[in-house]
Formats: sequence, C-alpha cells, structure tokens
Amino acid sequence: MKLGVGRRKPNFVMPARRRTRFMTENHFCYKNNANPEKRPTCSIDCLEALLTRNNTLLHLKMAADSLPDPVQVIVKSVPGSTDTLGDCPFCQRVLLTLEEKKIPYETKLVDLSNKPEWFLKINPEGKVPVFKIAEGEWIADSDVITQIIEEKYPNPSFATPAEKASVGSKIFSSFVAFLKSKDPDDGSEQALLNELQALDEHLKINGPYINGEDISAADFSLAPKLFHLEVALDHFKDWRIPENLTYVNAYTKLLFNRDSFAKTKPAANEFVIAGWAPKVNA
Ligand SMILES: N[C@@H](CCC(=O)N[C@@H](CS)C(=O)NCC(=O)O)C(=O)O
Repeated sequence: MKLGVGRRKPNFVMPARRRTRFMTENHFCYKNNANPEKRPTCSIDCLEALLTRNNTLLHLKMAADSLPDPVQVIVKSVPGSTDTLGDCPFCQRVLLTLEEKKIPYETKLVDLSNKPEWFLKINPEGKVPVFKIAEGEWIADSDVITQIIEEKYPNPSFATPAEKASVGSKIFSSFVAFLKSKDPDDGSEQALLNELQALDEHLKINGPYINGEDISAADFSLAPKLFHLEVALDHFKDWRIPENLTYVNAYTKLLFNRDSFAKTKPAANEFVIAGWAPKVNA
C-alpha cells in the first residue's frame, strides 16, 4: 500500500512553488528547491504513517536534526489576547513534554478566533499546536511533535511502552460525546464511566502513573484531557468523577499538582468553559 498518498494535504509548510515532491519506498517526501542540498522533509501524512508502522526513527531523526534552539511552538491563546495561554489540551501536551524534559522553548500564541495570515501560511489547516522543525518548516499534530521532541531530546526518556501507550486513549472522545449529549438515556455517560473504570483498574495494578512510578508520554497526553473533562463536566452537567474511582482521582491530583502542569494549563477555568460552550449549545 502506498502510505500517505492523497489522503489529505500535507500539513507542513514549505510553499508549493519551493518544493518538489518525490516518492520514497512507500511515501512522499519533499525536497526544498531553493536548497536542494538540504535534507528532504516528510509530509505529516508520511510521519503519521511511519509512526503507526513503528518505523519512526530514521524519519524523526531527520526532522529532529535541525531543530532551532530554543525550540518554538505555536499554541492557542485566549480569544482576544495573544498574551494569555488558552485552552488547547493538545498544546498543553506539547508544553508539558518540553517542561518535563527541561527544554528551553519559546511560544507564539495565536487567537484561533482571529487567525493571522502568518499563521495560516505556516499551517493552512489552521490548527495548533505547530512546532518549528527548521527555518521555514513547521509541523503540526501533537502526536508527531512529541515524537520528534522525544527523538531529539531522549534524556530523560518519557517513552511509554507500546503495550501501555493507548491506556485512557478513549476517554477524551467519550467525554466529548457525554458533554454534548442532550439525551440522558443515550449511554454516553455509561460509556465514559466504563473508560474511567478501565483506567482505574489499570492504575490500581500499574500506577500511580500509566507506566508505574514515573510519569511518561501517555500521562502528558491524558492529563490536559482529564483537566478539560473535570472542568467542563462540573460546569455544564454538575458531574464529577465518581469517588469510588480512587486511583483515577489520585492520578488527577498527582498530575494537576505538578509544576509542569501549573505552568502550562489554561490561564483560567473560565477559558476551558468558554471553549466548550459552543459545542455544548450546538
Ligand atoms: N490532532 C491534533 C488536534 C489539534 C487541534 O484540534 N487543535 C485545535 C485547538 S485545541 C485547533 O487548532 N482547532 C482549530 C480551530 O479551533 O480553528 C493534535 O493532536 O495536535
């Protein structure tokens, strides 16, 4: 199968006139026409495909080799102010990774309700987080970005073993379905409870973090999502994680009390609530 072909527009940012697409063994890469000696860039589709094929190293190494110092990441601001960190759980995941690895970084905050031209040039899809991988080249998607960071800065390693990497991965979609649900009998609450129960059982055996004593990448992904879950369900549904899920409750306390979390969380819970309001009221 030819991976990455025609699925969607590559989400990185070398202007079309400046790049030449070529096919490698199984996916597209891009050569910079202005600088043909420069290493080629993989499209995000290619990176995603490679991530899922467990064949990441060579390609992520290519991306990681030329990271700027300090690294730069574009994240969501609160609406109307590009000075204040907004409510994007995917951005917080990337910032948590950088904080926990103690990597110096710069953020550019973008107001997604009023996307500036320079940002849309960098990422025409208009999504954050976006991470600079070389001069004029940026890459989107927190899965890809955190892999690149892990590759470039392996110490300390936060890699989660493959068998634990998807623990809790259905909680966010279950939370969103329940949050948006207007029918108390549609099973969305129970579906979320089932996912939280599964996490509780995992933590009971393996905890206190997903991979045991030490925090890892899976926790950086889940922590901001659990924060949104707690804030939004409390506000919109007067709903809280049941007390009998003691391991999940202990886990969220551990996560939310970390310095890295305090430094990277949305500026106020009101921004999380305002962010979900249009989806709840749709
Ligand atoms: N799968 C992406 C999701 C990124 C995403 O959906 N970001 C939201 C903000 S939380 C976004 O940029 N939305 C565009 C918009 O609101 O216009 C990732 O993991 O980075």
